[in-house]
Amino acid sequence: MLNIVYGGFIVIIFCKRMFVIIAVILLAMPAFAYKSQYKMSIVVGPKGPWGEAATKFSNLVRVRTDGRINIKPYFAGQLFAGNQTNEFLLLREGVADFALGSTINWSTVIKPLNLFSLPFFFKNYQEVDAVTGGRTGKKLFRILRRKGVVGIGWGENGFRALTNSKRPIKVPSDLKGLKIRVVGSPIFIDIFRALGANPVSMNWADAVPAFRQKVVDGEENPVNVVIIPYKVYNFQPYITIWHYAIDPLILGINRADWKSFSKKDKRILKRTAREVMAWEKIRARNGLEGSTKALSYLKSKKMKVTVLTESERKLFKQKAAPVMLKWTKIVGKNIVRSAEKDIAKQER
Ligand code: X2X
Repeated sequence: MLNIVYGGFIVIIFCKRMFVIIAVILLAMPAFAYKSQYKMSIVVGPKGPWGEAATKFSNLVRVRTDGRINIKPYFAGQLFAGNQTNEFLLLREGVADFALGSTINWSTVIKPLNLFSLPFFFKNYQEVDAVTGGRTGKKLFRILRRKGVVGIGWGENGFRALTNSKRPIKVPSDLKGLKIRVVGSPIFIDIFRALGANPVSMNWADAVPAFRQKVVDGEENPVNVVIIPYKVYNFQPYITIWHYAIDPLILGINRADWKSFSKKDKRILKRTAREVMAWEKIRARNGLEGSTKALSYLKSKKMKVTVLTESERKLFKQKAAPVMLKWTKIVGKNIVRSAEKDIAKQER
């Protein structure tokens, strides 16, 4: 069903003998064809900062557009029947109109997004913000737009921590032979193989049952957005904080949908995305940045927490160096250089 929103019209009535001709001339202002409902894809469930941000965004947009843009969130990958790395294609094709998506899941289609998965490239949140909020972030949004998706905000899944059920991981040899669930994105297979582990790719929907049944020994995910809401500590009591990869989220809209919105509604969408993504990022980082509150929470859940020092982190980084080399080419040297420049600018 379509709702036609007209900019305005003039009715001209001509009387000629017995005939009355009514002409309705639409003004130059365009007519916007809005759908009665827009579908939004989210890989995870409604709990935790990622899912809550999707709900908050939909609700605010509905109110602020007086119901013109009515977004329904589809959680836990309902729109792509389990295959999370298809999300970008489905968004581009219009199966989903909106997505609050992970750069990892989209990186199988948009290779430059593998920038965020380059092993041990980003050290802290300041560096991530410098890149997403800098020239590189704009470049990446231009690439997305050319591929049919308009990005209107950066959010965050977070730095990915490593959990497992076997032992503390402090040096690369501790990973030897461990079966680690990773997302179905090839860079993760390369990283964990280089580190001596045995990676298996699996959709998130299948991963949680696999943890319960101990089909895998470990996995890697952000603390606040995934490990805590999904209670991963119930299955895997060892966690290593090593900032080996970051997973920003992007609030994206199918390009044809975006074009159909009025200027006023585009402004509302952008403003709301900025606000909600800032809100979401605070929650994704809460107790992890400048504090250890989130780690104390994990300890209260009987997790054994290992935080790598910079020199311990370097040992892993060295082992993963061939992956860095291979994937810098796939990401695009220009994008990697651009990110390095944004980071250097922020450090000055
Ligand atoms: O599948 C994962 O590990 C998750 C939930 O973090 C992503 O969607 C990338």
